[in-house]
This record gives sequence, structure tokens and C-alpha cells, in this order.
Amino acid sequence: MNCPSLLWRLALLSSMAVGGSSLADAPESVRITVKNFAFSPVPLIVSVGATVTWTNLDDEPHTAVSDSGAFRSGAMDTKESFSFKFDRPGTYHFTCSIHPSMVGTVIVR
Ligand SMILES: [Cu+2]
Repeated sequence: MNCPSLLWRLALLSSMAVGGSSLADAPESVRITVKNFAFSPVPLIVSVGATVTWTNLDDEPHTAVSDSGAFRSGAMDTKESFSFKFDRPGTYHFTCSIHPSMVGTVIVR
């Protein structure tokens, strides 16, 4: 005889292993490129739990520093990246601390 309740428990366990969210609800992974002294796209709109990765494609170093202090990359040299996971909804403004005219926004819903 089959044991459907055991199978159900296994399914439940494997869904808990990915943080309690359903399997269809895979975490989002989104990129921001830094090129020609600009972030792109701006604004970036993501869901709660998304990981955003900034990648510098310029020959100059850049940073991504949150105005609220939520995140702060180090200096990213050419082709280097910085990632941050957004666990809370909100609007996150950030700048490049080396070039303050470079601004961007991540909107987390
Ligand atoms: Cu910069």
C-alpha cells in the first residue's frame, strides 16, 4: 500500500528548505549595470526577497551606496560586482560615492 501522507510530508519539507516560500515563488535575481557613469535600469522594480547585483562595465571604479545605509558596496573595478538581497519593501535610493551625480533607485514591492 502507498503512503501518501509520507510523500506529502516530504513535499512539505522540501518546500521549507527554500525558506518557507512556495516552489513556484523562486527568489528573483536582477542585474543593474553601471556603464558610462550611469546605473541602468533606473528605477529598478523588484519583489521582496530579490537579490540585486550591480556590475561595473566602466573603466573607472564605481560604488553603490544606499542613502539610508541599507547597503554599501566597496569600490567596484571594471567587471566587478556587488550583490544585495532586499528583504523589506520600500524605495531605496543610492548613489556612487565617487561620482555623486550617479544616482539610482530600487523599488521593492
Ligand atoms: Cu562612479
